[in-house]
Amino acid sequence: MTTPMILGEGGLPKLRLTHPNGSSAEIYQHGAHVASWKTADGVEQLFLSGASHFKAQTAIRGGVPIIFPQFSNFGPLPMHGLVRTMDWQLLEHQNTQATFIITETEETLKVWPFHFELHYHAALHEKSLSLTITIKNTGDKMFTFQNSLHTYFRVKDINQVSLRGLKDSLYNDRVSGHNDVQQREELFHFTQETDLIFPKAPHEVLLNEGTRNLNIKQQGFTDRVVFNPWIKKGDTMADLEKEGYLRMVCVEAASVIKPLELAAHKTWQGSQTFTLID
Ligand code: TA6
Repeated sequence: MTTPMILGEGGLPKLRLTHPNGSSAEIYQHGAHVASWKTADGVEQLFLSGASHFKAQTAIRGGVPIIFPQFSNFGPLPMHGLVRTMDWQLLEHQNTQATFIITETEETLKVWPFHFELHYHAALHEKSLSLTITIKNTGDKMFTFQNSLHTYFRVKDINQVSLRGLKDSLYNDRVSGHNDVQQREELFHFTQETDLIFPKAPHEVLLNEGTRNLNIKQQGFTDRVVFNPWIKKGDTMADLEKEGYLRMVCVEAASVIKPLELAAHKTWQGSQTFTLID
């Protein structure tokens, strides 16, 4: 049976999903990393750095990195956990959807002594892309985890971007170190390095730039992260294209503030859905 995978950047295998209306998405086996979502008008909705690496043991910069079982440096594991740099396996696929799977390995057991099975389902709809991660504890002991769909959205100019839906929400500012800061304005704008965690975040936010409105909805996740490295930090990120901060914004579904507990043989599920609003 021929593989549906095609060769992507760096010779890495990727799967292309296509919808009858012309929209498409691409998912690399490496990290089960969604690297592209083009709506029917052919417009790329996700940011992918022109300087990204595409090689083993290295995260792709942009798209939707899958973060598990640790967020950022909130623990002893590598930055953002283990699975975004591992090769997943394609479990099933159709034209508009696919499921990838990954389990623990001898390598992961050395650093994180727990057994797991992750299923990642991507589904392309008329005007939306939905991503669902299912985490199963396949071992005999409870584990706690943090996770995130660390989504990089493409924008023309970050200075023209706003997020609606965060008004009155509290956030922890990882740049200033201030916690429980209240978002007072209806619209959130980007004017500096931004690295915010919104605990118990609203389930939906609207990303606006000019006439483009993208609804970003999350389910199952408790928190949301909003990130833009801005100029100085952006310049330190070797795999972020020159002035890449201008053309990206991370709006991430996340469960990071309070690690989730998963009992033996139990399952947790979270999803993020992006919908282009006419
Ligand atoms: O989600 C925001 C964040 O934790 C930032 O602090 C920044 O480190 C970003 O993730 C990117 O992390 P990475 O390991 O992909 O460079």
